Amino acid sequence: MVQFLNENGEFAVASKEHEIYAQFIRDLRESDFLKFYRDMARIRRFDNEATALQRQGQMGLWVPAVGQEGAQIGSGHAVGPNDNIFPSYREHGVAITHGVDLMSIIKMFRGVNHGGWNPYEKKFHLYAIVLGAQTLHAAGYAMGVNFEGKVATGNPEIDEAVITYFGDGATAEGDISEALLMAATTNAPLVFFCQNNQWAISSAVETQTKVPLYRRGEGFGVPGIRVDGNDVLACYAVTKKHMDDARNGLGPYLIEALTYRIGAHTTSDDPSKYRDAEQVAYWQARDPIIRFEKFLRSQGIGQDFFDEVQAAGDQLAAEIRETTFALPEPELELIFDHVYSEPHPLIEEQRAWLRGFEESLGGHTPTDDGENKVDYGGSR
Ligand SMILES: Cc1ncc(C[n+]2csc(CCOP(=O)(O)OP(=O)(O)O)c2C)c(N)n1
Ligand SMILES: [Mg+2]
Repeated sequence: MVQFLNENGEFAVASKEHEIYAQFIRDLRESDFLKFYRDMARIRRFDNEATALQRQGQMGLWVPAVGQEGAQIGSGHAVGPNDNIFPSYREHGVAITHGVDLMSIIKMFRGVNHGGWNPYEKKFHLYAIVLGAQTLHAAGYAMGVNFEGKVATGNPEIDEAVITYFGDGATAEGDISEALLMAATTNAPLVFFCQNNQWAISSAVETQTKVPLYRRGEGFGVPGIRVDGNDVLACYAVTKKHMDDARNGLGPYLIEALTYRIGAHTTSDDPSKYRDAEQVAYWQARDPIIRFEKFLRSQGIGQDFFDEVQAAGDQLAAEIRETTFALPEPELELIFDHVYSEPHPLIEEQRAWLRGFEESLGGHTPTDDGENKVDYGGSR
């Protein structure tokens, strides 16, 4: 496993083979380190705020990424300006490295839009809830990059690569095997980034695979490596190396970032039902943000910086709260939009049924009766 920062935040290159990755860290400046820390702290603060807002009835669901900030911010910053990202549904950290407005994600989980950001502009595609589907989209896109000759031209303005994110549980989906095979046989410029957070809802990773996940691609011809997913520097370096290689025509690669989902699967889940508190405590002691803070302090970064980040977090949380309270209620019929690009009889039939059902309630939808709502005393 590639690791540069141990849990005490001490930097070391454990083996000669890891030198090919370590060079990318030596190229970083202090401002890059501070950016990594700021982004990890920002996304943690956002995530905790979003969980609270869901609990107050502001969103139907929230998907926390707490504990996975090192994997997401490190890898996200290694993606180049021409590259495209195909995420799953927990990649809020990767999203901010590519300028996605955090409120877009809140709106999606509130049900007032389908994501809302422009994937062509951000090069960060819409969240995919169907496990593994996005890896096929990414493989197809990366094959298209090859067809267009945008690989290994030697011109950084032209060359591009693709990265796709998925979880440990998703690897059991056939889609991911198919994507690995297609990427390998077409030498597509695609990095498969698996966040092994060790749980797929209540299924432990050991129940999903007999071999370490970084070796899942071998039989298809996709080499892989495991990286410490709670070490932001290692995640950055390993992703940078393999995205550069993909852009230079070396084909697909699989990265398994070993991390841990500290929170619940979603706000509908209670993880205390299926996992031990000791396991959570073990991983809390390996928190990616605390580890990086220790490293930064050892490099002479003072308390002022951490105070500034804390204040920025307070401000962000206040803004997110205020903006969320001002959002409209979801329009129920929005769920029928964009299922098909053209009108479709089955969708129209379902829409007509819903309208009839709502009318039969006499204007009172189940959410209007106050049962599922919190009274904000007029402050909403
Ligand atoms: C094709 C498909 N099957 C089942 C589900 C229901 N489901 C949603 S998340 C999830 C677990 C996924 O675990 P993992 O891939 O490890 O990702 P994580 O949620 O841990 O980030 C399941 C089974 C789904 N969304 N799509
Ligand atoms: Mg998982």
